[in-house]
Parts: sequence; structure tokens; C-alpha cells
Amino acid sequence: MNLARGKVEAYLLEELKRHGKIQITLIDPEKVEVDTASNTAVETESLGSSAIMVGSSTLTSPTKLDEIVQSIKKAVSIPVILFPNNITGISKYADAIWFMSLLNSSDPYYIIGAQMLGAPLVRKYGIEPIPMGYIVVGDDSAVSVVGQVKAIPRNKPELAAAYALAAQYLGMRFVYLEAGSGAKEPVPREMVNLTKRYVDVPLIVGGGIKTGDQARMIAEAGADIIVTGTITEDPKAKCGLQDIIRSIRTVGEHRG
Ligand code: 1GP
Repeated sequence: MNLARGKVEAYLLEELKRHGKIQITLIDPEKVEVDTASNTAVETESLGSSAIMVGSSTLTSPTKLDEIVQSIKKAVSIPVILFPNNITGISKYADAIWFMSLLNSSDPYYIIGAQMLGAPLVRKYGIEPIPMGYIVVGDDSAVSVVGQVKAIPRNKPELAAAYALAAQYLGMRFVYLEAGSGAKEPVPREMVNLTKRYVDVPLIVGGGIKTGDQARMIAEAGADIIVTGTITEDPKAKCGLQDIIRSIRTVGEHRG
């Protein structure tokens, strides 16, 4: 039995060691066409993204998901990690999958049901599973509706930190604080900060990060990995992403 960390997880930890903080680009297969997806991946790789995540909150055709993952794989050398919202978010062409549980869902399907159905497929396809606890903040996003979330109020950082700590105690090796794709505001600084003080595993933060200043604030508060998606859907947003990655790297280089 091999319970060791896989190649992609080891690579992410190595990237964190090297840069202190890293950025990952999320591509939503529902919002882009195959060509756009691979062009975005190439562009963001050249700007310094450490990996590409592929996933969405609602339904993507499995055929389109496969095509997008394949085209990104052909175009870049950084890993492609699935970010599934359901069993339909699994593609055999990806390098790895965030094997995630939506911890603050009120529906057991999103906590363990989909995972039970998807696990044999992940095994069959040989996709590397990376265990992650997923926590949704605020109630105005697609993921909070689809995932039947009991949203964490933005002024209750202690609840996010407690979920994160429970995830770590359950053996999850990453924790993700999610404000929702396209959120008006990112996860509050105090929530990132308190969560980081509670857990030792790498802390991922995403949702609503559109500027270098926001990315710097989230990185300084303690995020290890920052995920951005929406900003790359705007063809004129190259400078924005450049700023975001530069800000994250600067904080990473000056970490204590
Ligand atoms: C969503 O956290 C990610 O799951 C990215 O959010 O699209 O707002 O960058 P944005």
C-alpha cells in the first residue's frame, strides 16, 4: 500500500519552499472554449502560475472537460489539477485532483457522497488525489448555492479557523478558504490570518481576488497559495495577473 505524497503534491510543496507563496490559475471549462483555455494556460504559465486548476460550480459536459484538460496538458509543463464540484468534474487526462470535501455543506453528498462515488474512478484513471478541506465563506456565490452551504459569516473568522483545524486533524493536507468565483470581496483578512494561525497545512485562498493589492493583503494575512480565475477570463487582464503574481512573490520572499 502506498500512502506517500504523489508527484504533484510534492511539486507544490517544493514550489512553496522555493517561493514562499505561490499562485494557481483556475480555468472554468464552462466559461471558455478549448483554444482560449490553452492560450490562457500558456500565458499564465509564462507569468509565473505554479499550476492550472480546472473546474466549475455548475455542470460542464464531460467531453468538453476532457478536451480542455488535454489541450492545456499539451500546451504547458506545469501540472493540471482538477477542482471538481461533482463526479462529472473528473477527467482521466489530468495530473491530479483536489480530493476535496465541502466541509460546511449541509448536504452529506458534498461532504462524502460524491467522493465515495468518484474515488474508484480516480483510482482507475491513476489520477493523483490530493486531500483538501474546502470551506465556503459568504452565501452569495454559485458554490454556496450548489453546494448547499451553511455559509460562514464574514465576521466570524473563528468558525473558518475551527473548520480548517478539523480538516487538518482529519488528515487533509491542504485547506481552502473560498469566497466564491467572482465574489465582490475576497475572504476577509482577519479570517485568513486566524485560520493560518490555527493550521500547519498549506492554506489556499481564492475568490474575488482581482488586484495586486488584494493579493498582497491575502498573502500577508497568511495564505500560502492564492487562486485566481475570473481575472484571466478578461483578455485585457494580463497586467492585473502580472501584478497579482508579483505581489504574492514579493510577500513570499520577505516571509519570516
Ligand atoms: C473560485 O477561488 C476561485 O473557486 C477563483 O475565484 O474567479 O473570483 O478569481 P475568482
